[in-house]
Amino acid sequence: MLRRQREQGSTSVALAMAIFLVLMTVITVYIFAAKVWWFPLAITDLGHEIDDQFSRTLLITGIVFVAAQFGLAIAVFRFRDRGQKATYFEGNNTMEILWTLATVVLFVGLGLYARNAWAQVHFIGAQPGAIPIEVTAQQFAWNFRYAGPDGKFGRTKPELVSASTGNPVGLDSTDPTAKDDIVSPVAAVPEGHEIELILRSQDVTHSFFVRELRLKQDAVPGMEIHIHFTANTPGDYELVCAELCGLGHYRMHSMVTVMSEADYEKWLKDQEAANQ
Ligand SMILES: [Cu+2]
Repeated sequence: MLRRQREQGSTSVALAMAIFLVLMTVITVYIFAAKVWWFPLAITDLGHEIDDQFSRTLLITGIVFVAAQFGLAIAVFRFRDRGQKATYFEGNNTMEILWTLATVVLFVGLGLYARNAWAQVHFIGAQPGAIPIEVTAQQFAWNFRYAGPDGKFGRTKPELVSASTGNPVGLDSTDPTAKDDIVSPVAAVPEGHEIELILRSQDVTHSFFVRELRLKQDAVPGMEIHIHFTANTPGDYELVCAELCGLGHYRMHSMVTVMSEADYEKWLKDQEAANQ
């Protein structure tokens, strides 16, 4: 009786496994294709380029994923246990070389395709005329410094840093160019105007991340890291720290508000007035 069962094999198990694989694949593809969970809309041209690159990558890897899962389902069913003897073979060199080459070509090809988008952020600086904003990260807050009417960032000193006396970036009041600097816990930027961010950290490594800008950049103590963007859709966008930087990491967030040129000018004036 036992022997008989062995000979009949396990069609139902193999079939159930194959159906499960196909179902899982179809559901996964649906979740991505229907964009059930998706990014918030990008608000920069670069953001759209990055999204296009993401979609291209997802399409190619998606095709490979579906082919691999369906192939697995077919193999599971076709080569199911029919009570036959198992065989052993060493593998197939041609196949090994083919799929390694295909992976390399896809990987390098996608990288080359995206090099422009990457270079725009990482190798090319902001254009002259971009508005510089210094971003200072600390456990667990963000501060933004604007150069003020004189267009110059004044001197700062680490020993003057004191959030409780309202000097979170350590402005040196003996420097005349520091007097008109504006420091704000939130950032305002005009739409359609290039912004140059100068990222700094006072303590540990943090990471500047605004989803809608599709920008994520570490702020590293001892370094000034420049990134730039041009936002084209007014609104409030959350800035979060994307580097686990300590116990208060979860509440280290701020806001980047994109506004019209006129609103931005007014905001700056209000900040200057509050500074007096
Ligand atoms: Cu942080």
